[in-house]
Amino acid sequence: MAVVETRTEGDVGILTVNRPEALNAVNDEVIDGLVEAVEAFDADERIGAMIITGGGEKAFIAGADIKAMSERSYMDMFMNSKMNELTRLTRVRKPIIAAVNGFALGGGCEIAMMCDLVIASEKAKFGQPEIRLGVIPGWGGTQRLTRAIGKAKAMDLVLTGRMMDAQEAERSGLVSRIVPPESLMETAIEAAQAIAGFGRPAVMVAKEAVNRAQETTLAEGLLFEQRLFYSLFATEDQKEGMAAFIEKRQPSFKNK
Ligand code: CO8
Repeated sequence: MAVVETRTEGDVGILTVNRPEALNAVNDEVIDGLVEAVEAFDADERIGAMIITGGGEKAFIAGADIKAMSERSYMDMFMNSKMNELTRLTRVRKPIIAAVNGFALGGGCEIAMMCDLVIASEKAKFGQPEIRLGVIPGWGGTQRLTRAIGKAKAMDLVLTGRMMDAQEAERSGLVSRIVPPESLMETAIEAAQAIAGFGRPAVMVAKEAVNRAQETTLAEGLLFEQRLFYSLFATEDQKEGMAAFIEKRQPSFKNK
């Protein structure tokens, strides 16, 4: 059985990290599986949005595989480009939803933050416990978490290694919605299908514009947004979306 299983629900691509015996810890095989599948869905015209979730009952992803890392030297880590490859997840253009069903720790929390939307089950737990292992986060935990929830909370989590539950994660701005465990996938699929039903050009530039807010000044970001807004008037989907509103009917987007 593949460590990253893929399936589709209409125009939504679903990836399940499937190493429940290791709480879905990320080894090189998982990195290959995730990156390949996400890039394949990104390139697939039939797919409009993706979901990443964890297999089994307990975990989304409990971090990088500690057993695979424990004996590595500095040079192994420095020369091991495989671990760096994971950041390719942030370069795809279609939205990715993290459906967090349990532990999202260390690299697992960081993968959730590489996604565009985080929907959590009431049982989800988030944290950056690397300090307990004598290291620090390495896939963006100190940077994305600080931007997502602010310095006070990020420092607390990174320095104490404590976990936060779904409620605290939502209050802090890491999670966009919390749902009962049994409705997690249904909710994530519904959200992904809603996104996939909109015009792809608008969806893709919307993702780009929101992400730009993390990278740039307000003035530059506002200009970037305005230029993208104008650019959508070159699409057929804009004409269709506005005509459908005026004619009081559902739009039929052509992704053009
Ligand atoms: N790596 C490897 N195996 C793991 C991991 C992991 N991260 N997490 C859990 N497992 C394994 C356990 O070893 C155990 O295996 P076994 O049955 O063979 O002993 C199995 O999964 C079940 O786990 P537990 O028995 O520990 O389950 P509990 O319910 O008692 O505890 C916890 C669950 C609290 C989630 C606990 O497993 C835990 O603390 N796990 C480790 C969490 C952690 O520290 N994560 C951070 C890892 S470091 C990291 O992610 C850095 C990423 C940055 C890389 C940057 C590269 C550039």
